[in-house]
Amino acid sequence: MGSDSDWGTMRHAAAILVELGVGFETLIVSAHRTPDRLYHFARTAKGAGFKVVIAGAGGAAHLPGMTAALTDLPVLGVPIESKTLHGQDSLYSIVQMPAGVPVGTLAIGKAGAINAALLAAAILALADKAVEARLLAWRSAQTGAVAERPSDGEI
Ligand code: RP5
Repeated sequence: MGSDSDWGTMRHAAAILVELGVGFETLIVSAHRTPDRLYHFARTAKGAGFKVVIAGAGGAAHLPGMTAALTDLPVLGVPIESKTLHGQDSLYSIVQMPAGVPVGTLAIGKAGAINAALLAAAILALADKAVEARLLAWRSAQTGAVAERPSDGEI
């Protein structure tokens, strides 16, 4: 994530990864405040064994795009809900990549963070039967938790 202030959103991605037993690292890598850290992380991530990068950023959210420019790992971008424009600036900044350097962009905020983790797990599941089984169980539990009728039947 681009800042410690993004953790309130990105912790939801981390929680899903914990639930699914997917190993991960949580790092603050700011594209504009710590560009050397960004460069080093993105250039060494694949060699270090990372398989997918989830990059959450807000404001001028060039972190996911810059990361995608520096690694051929799949990069999933989570637009953080900014104060001034409610994350629409983050969304546009992340989603509107020129053709050639893709960033898989999720929804703004908590939903995007959760879905980024689920999507990362689905990518890993293609080559990891144990992750696949846990992901299928998670989805099945989610389906099972949906009531057939509203709890308050009052009209
Ligand atoms: C981006 O700027 C971060 O991703 C964060 O969402 C936003 C604001 O950062 P702080 O000023 O709170 O550190 O780099």
